[in-house]
Amino acid sequence: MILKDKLASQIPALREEARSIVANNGDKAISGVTIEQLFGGMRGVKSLICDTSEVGLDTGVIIRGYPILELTNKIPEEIFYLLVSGELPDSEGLKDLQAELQKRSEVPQYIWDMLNTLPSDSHPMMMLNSSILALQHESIFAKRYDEGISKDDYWDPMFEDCLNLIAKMPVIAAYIYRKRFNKGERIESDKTLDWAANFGHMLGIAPGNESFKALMRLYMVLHSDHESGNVSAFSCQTIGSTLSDVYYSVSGGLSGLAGPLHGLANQENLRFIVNMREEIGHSPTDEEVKEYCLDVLAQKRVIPGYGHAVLRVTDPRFTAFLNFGKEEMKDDEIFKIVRQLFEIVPKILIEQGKAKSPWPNVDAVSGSLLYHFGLKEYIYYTVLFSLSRTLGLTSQLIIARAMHSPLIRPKSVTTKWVKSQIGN
Ligand code: HAX
Repeated sequence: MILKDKLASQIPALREEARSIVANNGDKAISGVTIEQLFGGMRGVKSLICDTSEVGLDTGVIIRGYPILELTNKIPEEIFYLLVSGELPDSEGLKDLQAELQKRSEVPQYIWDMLNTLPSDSHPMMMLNSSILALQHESIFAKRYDEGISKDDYWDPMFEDCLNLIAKMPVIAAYIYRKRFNKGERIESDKTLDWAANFGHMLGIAPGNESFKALMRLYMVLHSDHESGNVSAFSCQTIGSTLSDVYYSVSGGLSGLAGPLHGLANQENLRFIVNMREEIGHSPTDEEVKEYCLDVLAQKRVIPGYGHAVLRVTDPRFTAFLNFGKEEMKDDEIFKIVRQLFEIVPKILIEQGKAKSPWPNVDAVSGSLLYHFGLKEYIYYTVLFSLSRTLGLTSQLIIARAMHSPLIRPKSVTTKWVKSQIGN
């Protein structure tokens, strides 16, 4: 396979580069840790290596050197190829990857059986993560490890597992949507479509609508990777660093994505807008939006979709979605409120003076676009995010295996120890 061969040819030089950097500069400090960072969730402590993407305070995510706004006309398969190899594929490389994904997309019967036994009001994220965990039964890495594979070859079965997971996930995620929300029978895959458009097809939303397919592609590109310090990537890499396989690692990472301060914020943002619209009873005026937001802050609640742990500017992924919305649905009522919030919330957060960033992140807009096309079940939105983020999580896992990345094991200290240091 073209991508796999390319990676195999890159690995020796990558390993040598890392070995030589450490051998020649191993004792140089690149970051310290203040007591504020110790008590503050390690913000800004440089302690991880991630080459798939980087997130600048004022640039947003850059994937392998490409700012995300330069990649909005690509499809997710191209992004996965780029994440893994550092290069965009030519048409042959892309076709080869797409053919591999199609070949691997069949889902074992026990996944359908398991999903069918879960309570009918289960959260879709639990359904997705349980399915991923159950697929561990298929892990090639786990089998090869049991057989005593050489460390130099770890990346190979990891690559196979990752491709298998990426291929099966849209089929499972689409079934979860149809089952959980009583949408009828499972829709068979359309082999003429690309990965994201086929997922849209299997959801059964807006059949034949090219704009919805375009949104699925854009959605999957924009959420794919966000360096490795965010909760989902960090959790996934930490689990993977124990040589757990991709199924354990990705389901663990996505459990982090299911939290309201992370990926669940897209669900929360839409809920926030829909509730506001309902409570106000008509299309809100700017003044009414402002009052509503001030009231939320007064109750010590956050405004979902605003603020970020790293970014200090408007998230370029927000901008990409906003541009899509302006083209496709500028008169949509919910989308209009998204635009009002964009005008109003940053000013309020600046006045309040607490949030380090008052600007919107990707979750402040994505839900409104899905809603427009009829995907209105917002508790499902984090599943879409998960599908996309799996491209980044798996790329990072493959590279970690290729690079012999060590067990992640930082040191904790006690409050007593900190007090003794302050005393000193
Ligand atoms: N609304 C109200 N208050 C906010 C806020 C918001 N959107 N964003 C930050 N603040 C508050 C924090 O709650 C915190 O208050 P306290 O001091 O009372 O605890 C204060 O401002 C400082 O927080 P911060 O340092 O700016 O932010 P953090 O790095 O701690 O957290 C978050 C970053 C994204 C979690 C935060 O901005 C937030 O809760 N935003 C709303 C939820 C959200 O949009 N999450 C999605 C983030 C993107 C993502 O990961 N997507 O998957």
